[in-house]
Amino acid sequence: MRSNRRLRWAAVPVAVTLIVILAGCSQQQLRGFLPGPYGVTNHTDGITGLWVTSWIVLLLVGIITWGLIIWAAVVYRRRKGQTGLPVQLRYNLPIEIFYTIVPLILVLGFFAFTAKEQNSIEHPVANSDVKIEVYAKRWAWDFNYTDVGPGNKGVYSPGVQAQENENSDGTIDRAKLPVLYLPVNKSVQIKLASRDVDHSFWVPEFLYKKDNIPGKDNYMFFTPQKLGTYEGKCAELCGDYHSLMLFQVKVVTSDEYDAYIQSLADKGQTGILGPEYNTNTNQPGNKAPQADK
Ligand SMILES: [Cu+2]
Repeated sequence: MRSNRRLRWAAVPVAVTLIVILAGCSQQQLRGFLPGPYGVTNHTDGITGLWVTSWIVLLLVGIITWGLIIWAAVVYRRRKGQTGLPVQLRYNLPIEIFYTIVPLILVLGFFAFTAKEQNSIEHPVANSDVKIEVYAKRWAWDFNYTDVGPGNKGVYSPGVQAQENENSDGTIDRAKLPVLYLPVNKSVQIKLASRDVDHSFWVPEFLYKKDNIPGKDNYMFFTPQKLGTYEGKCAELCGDYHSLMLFQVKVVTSDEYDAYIQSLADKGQTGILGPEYNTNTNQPGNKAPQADK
């Protein structure tokens, strides 16, 4: 009874401390320091939840483990006048079952929740509202908007590599980066392809990246939910100017998106920049012009 009451008294300061700590948390801390606000795409909140919950569980395990280590070291420390080894503890079945079962439950739990999240992210969406092809190339990006424009033959936007020391203060002129436009709250399918070597399409605030691999098309499916401009970069070391392989994603309203598609058509950028511009001449079936033999 007495120890029960003592526990209850201990619970009060613990709860108060937790409330004070959590109330003082910034949005950034509550999101486990992941980039971007909530709800950037239909996948980001699930990923954030998995990340933050995992940390809470692991920190609880850590606190219990560190607590037991310190407690054992203090309570069973060598006292004055003690010699030899203390009584050794072994074959303690309850403890052995405990430290086998608990990690097993944790690992299975992490696996199950990760697999569930991954399945929902990787699940193909049939007939996405918007279909886009992203061709990665050393060291920029070509964006094809398929099934739109005159005769639904598509429109395209070719990208140029970022230039170092472009501005007078030595920074990059971000207004000249390749830009991918996406309409807000519309489902998007992106086909990822490469013209030469492995690249990786990464928008940090989307909490997702996927590789562009020559000869293999990858797909990603998501719905952007927040208007704004998001920075993107190549996340696979691809050569000298890998660090300048930058782009931006602008999530805009449907009207702005349609106007942008129309502006590409007006500039005569109709059709798509397909695999005929691939420069990897070792790839089977590649018809790209080759250097003189
Ligand atoms: Cu790259």
